[in-house]
Amino acid sequence: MPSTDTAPLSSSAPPPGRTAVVTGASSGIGAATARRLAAEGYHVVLTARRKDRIDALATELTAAGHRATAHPLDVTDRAAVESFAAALERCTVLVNNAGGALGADPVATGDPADWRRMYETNVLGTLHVTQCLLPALEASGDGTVVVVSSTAGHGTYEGGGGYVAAKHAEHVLAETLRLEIVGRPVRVVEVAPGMVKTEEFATTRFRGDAEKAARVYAGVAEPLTADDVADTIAWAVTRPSHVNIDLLVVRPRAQASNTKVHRAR
Ligand code: 8X3
Repeated sequence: MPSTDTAPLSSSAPPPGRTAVVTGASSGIGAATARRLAAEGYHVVLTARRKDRIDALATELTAAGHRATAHPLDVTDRAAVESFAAALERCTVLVNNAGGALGADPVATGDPADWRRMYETNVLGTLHVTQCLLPALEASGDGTVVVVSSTAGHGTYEGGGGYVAAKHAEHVLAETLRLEIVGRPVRVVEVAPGMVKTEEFATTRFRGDAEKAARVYAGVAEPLTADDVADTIAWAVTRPSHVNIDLLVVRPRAQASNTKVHRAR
């Protein structure tokens, strides 16, 4: 049974055949969004590199009476994304969630390899999947592209470096796409989360250094959870078709800006 946090928002289930593709669905915001959209009645297609994780989530959702399929995918692999799109029967919603941060070094000393990797996963990954699924989204007659960016796409901070640059690019991708496809039946929604405590985001950023990862959330009473962001995404997606939520910036109450966070001493 869905928890209170994942209770459906829409008064009626989407018509049969509504499919939501979620990238980066193996953990964190992606997994929470897949659970939430499944509860909303979508057939969810879970994609991520880690097959075991998405297989387990698909099994869990199917056992709960939802419709879910797992499809291993590396969004940076253009050919793989093309094959995935060709095999997909339909797509009504695409949630571009795959991505993440690598390092928190100053611009002066940041590793260009980290910058390149972050551009590839966050920006080109979103570009590949969006380009390849756009025909199906349009053919659905009522498509929605969600770009899960970040507050790092709307302001910088010291040590943000390559992540901030990549997230600004993702924001621009969403804004530009919305301009270019106006008049066609596809909405473009950007959700920009601030501090979200998930099991992997900070640990990946600091390459497994649990102490550094813990410092990100130190003293913050209630960082956002993956479910909080999934709730926001589901709300935007389930608005009536003519309502396009361009951008939602979502932070915990304790975070007033990228650099102003209340921490208990
Ligand atoms: C995550 C938010 O503050 O770590 O996208 O850049 S932050």
